[in-house]
Amino acid sequence: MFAAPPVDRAAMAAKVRAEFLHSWKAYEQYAWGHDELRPLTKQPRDWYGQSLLMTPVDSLDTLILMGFDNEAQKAKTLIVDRLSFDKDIDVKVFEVTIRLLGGLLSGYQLTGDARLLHLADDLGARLLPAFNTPTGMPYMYVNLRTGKTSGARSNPAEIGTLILEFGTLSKLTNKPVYFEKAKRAIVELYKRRSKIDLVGEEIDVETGAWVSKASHVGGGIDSYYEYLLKCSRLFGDKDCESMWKTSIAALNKHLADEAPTGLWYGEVDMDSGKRTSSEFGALHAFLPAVLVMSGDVKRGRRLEESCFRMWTLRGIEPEVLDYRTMTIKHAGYQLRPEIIESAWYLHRATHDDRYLMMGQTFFDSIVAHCRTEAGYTTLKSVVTMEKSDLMPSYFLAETLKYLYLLFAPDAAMNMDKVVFNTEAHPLRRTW
Ligand code: DMJ
Repeated sequence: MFAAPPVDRAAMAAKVRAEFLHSWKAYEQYAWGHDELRPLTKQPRDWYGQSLLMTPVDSLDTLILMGFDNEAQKAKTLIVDRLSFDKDIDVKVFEVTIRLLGGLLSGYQLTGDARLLHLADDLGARLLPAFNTPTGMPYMYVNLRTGKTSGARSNPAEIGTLILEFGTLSKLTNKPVYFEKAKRAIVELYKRRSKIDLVGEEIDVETGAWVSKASHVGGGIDSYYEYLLKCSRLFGDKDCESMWKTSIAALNKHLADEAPTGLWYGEVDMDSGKRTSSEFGALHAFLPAVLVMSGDVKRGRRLEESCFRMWTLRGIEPEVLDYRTMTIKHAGYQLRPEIIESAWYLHRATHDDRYLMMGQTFFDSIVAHCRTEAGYTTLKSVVTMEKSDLMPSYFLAETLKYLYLLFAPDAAMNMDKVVFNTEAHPLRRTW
């Protein structure tokens, strides 16, 4: 179950690269021009009935990073020739921002091709109506052609995970409106925190009232915290820095849970701080990376050990676990990257080979259980290891990129001027 030391980094980087190519070639063969591939049935999947080229846009910077020059050129040509946002579809503002806007911006910064920036600007403009609410916090959906909005019930992640992409777009186009809208959204959300500095799970963007007061660091909230810190890093934004400091202190005080099974971050009521659940899952595993980035290597290390325990419980991590009883609550594995991302940040900060061992363990189990003839697929259950039928675009954007970066020479990515968005698109501080 555990990879045996020592880990041969060069050999592992080559293996990850080969598996990326296996996945990309399957996409090319069976789903070219569509959003995503269903690897078992070898069919394409489009999120909204028509393609927004999710996989090519999400994969472009990984193709470049891994040195697949021909494939990158072909993907870029597909994007600039075929991608149009003039579509009568209601899209999720958050997903389209982190995957498409993020991918177009990093693609532009890596290639210098102004057509990618033009596409990003067009997409950004079409998303702007989402911010037209009484509170300034965006609706969940916007129609790309008409600007019609919907989805007043939103959550911190969808409201607060826009500022890296919108802010970068402002810097690159000299149009301040993008940064201003996204900044107001994250500030308005923060303003509605409880007296003990926590946010809940669901909020009405028209009234500003909380719909769910469950406070945790999992899905629906996770990347709001990530972006508070990263916004301060990428833009030197002092408000975000101060919002991050207040928030992480509250998380460490109220959510951190010293259980017999290790350090975890559970769920509490945002007003009282009373513990409501001891659930933790694959999405929560982004937190070690963010703790490390903020300088808290000690907590980052301890939490990653807990995450690794979650992974090795069945040989691959479940979507959700009860860490007090170590029982699985949601048994699926969605090919998620977070635990690997955290291992990479920890390895960069500590140079401890343990994180290479973890990385090899992650890679070996993903290959053992998720590989198919046509790319990689999610699992219905990490207990039965029954396969589902989807290769999410973030598997190519994030999961394999972070695995590659963990094993590749450190020089492959100079982190001084780069901040990764939550979909692993490197945004460069060129301004
Ligand atoms: C990705 O789209 C992003 O990492 C997002 O922040 C969370 N969900 C997936 C990966 O798990």
